[in-house]
Amino acid sequence: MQFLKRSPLLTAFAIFVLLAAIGWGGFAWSRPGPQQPTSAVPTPTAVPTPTAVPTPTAVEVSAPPSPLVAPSPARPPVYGYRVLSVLPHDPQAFTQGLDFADGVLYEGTGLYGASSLRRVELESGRVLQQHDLDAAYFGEGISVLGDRIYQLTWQNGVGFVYDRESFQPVQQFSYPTEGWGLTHDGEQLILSDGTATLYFLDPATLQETGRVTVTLAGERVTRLNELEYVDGKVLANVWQTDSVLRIDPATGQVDALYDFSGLLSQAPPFTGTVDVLNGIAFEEQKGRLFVTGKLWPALFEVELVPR
Ligand SMILES: [Ca+2]
Repeated sequence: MQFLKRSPLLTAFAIFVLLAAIGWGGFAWSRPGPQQPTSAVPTPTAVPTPTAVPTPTAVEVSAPPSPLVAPSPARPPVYGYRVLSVLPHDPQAFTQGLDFADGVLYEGTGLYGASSLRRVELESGRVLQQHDLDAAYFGEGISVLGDRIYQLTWQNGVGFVYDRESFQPVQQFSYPTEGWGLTHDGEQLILSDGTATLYFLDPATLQETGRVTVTLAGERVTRLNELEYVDGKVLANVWQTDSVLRIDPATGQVDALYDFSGLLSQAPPFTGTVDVLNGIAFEEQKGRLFVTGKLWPALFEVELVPR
């Protein structure tokens, strides 16, 4: 840089050129490359930040009423409820299936490592008989038909058939969807898979014999979960809501809606985590309808009340 010593003017010019080069270079580095469209580079502020998405296990007792129960002339009639009795329920039972057969209550529970099939004493909630599933399986809906008990799993694609008395597994079957709820109409099993579809299965072959899409005022209703067949209709509680739909199995149309908002608040005081309403069972002999939820400490006998 000997030339810098020769003239202050040259020195100033050299510094100017150097600064200009650095400035231009910095600008050049900040320019978008050819792969980045200049007008559509998302800024950090344009990226939606994750919000508190409710998890399946985080629905509060005081959850606001589901939009499903919003009154509308185009919608089917809505029923409220009256609690007739409050019975104990194992608060460790992540209820996924609930069914009566000949006055005996059966329950299926979920979660990996905690899934089971149970026979339960109605009045006390005591577990009288239990078969635990392998920890690889997440138990779902159950249905008792004849001398067999059927149990779905969530994402294993496998169902189990048990001897009703011994709870011994006698058969496995597979299905291509997820398994959510299960009931029967006396002749066919009826399965839900979290979508708006109900599937009908032959209980002997366990092959699909038909399906129907469930609609409410013309709109498909998804997240159909635990099922119960009552007086020619299929009841389905809708996951993460306090709503139960009454469905005509021939058409899939919802012809009534039961709103169980606030039901758990009628349980005796309790501590511990609870999850969503899930589990409907109808005792045909006495015409009694029972509802509970996952990890709920109570099982409710309810009577429907027109609004
Ligand atoms: Ca049921």
